[in-house]
Amino acid sequence: MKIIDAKVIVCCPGRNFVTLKIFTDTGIYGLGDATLNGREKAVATYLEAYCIPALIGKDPRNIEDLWHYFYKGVYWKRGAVTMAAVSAIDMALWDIKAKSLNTPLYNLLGGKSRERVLVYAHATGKNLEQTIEDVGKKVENGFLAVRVQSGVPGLEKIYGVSKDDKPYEPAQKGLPKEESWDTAKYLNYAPKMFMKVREVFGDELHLLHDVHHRCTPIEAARLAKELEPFHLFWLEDPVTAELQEGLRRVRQHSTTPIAIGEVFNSVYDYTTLITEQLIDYIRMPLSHGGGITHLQKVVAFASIYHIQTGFHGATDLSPINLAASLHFDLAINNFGIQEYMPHEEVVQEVFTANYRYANGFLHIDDTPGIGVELNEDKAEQFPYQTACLPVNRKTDGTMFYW
Ligand code: CS2
Ligand code: MG
Repeated sequence: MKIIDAKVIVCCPGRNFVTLKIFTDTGIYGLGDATLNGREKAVATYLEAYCIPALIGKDPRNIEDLWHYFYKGVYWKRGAVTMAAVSAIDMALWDIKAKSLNTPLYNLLGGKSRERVLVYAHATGKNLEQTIEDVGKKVENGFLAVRVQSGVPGLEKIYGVSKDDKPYEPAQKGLPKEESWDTAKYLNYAPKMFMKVREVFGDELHLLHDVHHRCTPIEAARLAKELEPFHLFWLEDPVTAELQEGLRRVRQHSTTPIAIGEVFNSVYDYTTLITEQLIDYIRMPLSHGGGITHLQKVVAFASIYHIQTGFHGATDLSPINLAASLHFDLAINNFGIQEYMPHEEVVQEVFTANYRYANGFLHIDDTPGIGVELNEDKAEQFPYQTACLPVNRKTDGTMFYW
């Protein structure tokens, strides 16, 4: 089997997506998600200029060797753009292999360890009342796990809260918009929010929360400690984890489970976090973390340290990534939970997905491969539109993490 061609399809059905399509001499093709929110053109160019020419003529069945060709073979290794490209190539090659063997991808990953995939929904609100109402809607829709994000009194705009009644979409057309932040206000408010959520919904509902990289280690330690009585399923990205050892401070003070890694792109971002058991869930998704080939290794490594998966699954990762994640989630033993933000209806005009939601779980069918189709004619009707993630300043004007 030989790769005879490949192309990058960039489209914007409501938001930008980047898809790599690899064609083989057997007529089978594979799809890989190369979407990197706000940096789509960078990944598309990297694939078109440096990867696709090197793919032509290669045997797509040699997935492990090709992974190392595009990782070890590259002098300037790692980074979000490079690894999004590597991830897309890997995903497409696994899609080809599973299609060529006429089997759903999970069968190549060890088969099923479960029949369905536990997911968590996003609940948000401009204030506590709206947030409680939105959690209630997710519970009515059968979700067993809900991520709770709320506006903070005194802060005008904040991460995670929709400005309208549409699902939260952080990237906005044009140049980055500025948001503001005040850690003290947030730290005073978050425990009060969870006290109210537990009061209204009881102890059974799994609650998750995303700090989105905004505390220092000692601030994160305070927050994790103060949230202990509310038994969160996880506290996500409490600190920016470039300083992996910063999580030691959090671990010293709290038993609240920690999830990190949606901005990571290789095992090397995790080595201290895993070996010192500073985290409980791996967030690094297939589409940014080196694809199936690399995440198999990272997740196996993590399993030795009792760490589970909790893959990123926001709407800025395409249905191809979500479907591939579900195959992976079905197969591994140390599965934890899967993020599930349903894509807008318009996305389904371009991507035909093979998964469905029911009563708190996602189910995937036995379509061979990853199981998602991309309608190229439809994709052309939604041309790329420049959109950037916001930037964030503290209320005193200091540039901060978004
Ligand atoms: C968030 C993401 O889903 C999450 O946990 O952190 O929505 C993140 O803000 C976006 O993926 C950024 O593009
Ligand atoms: Mg997050």
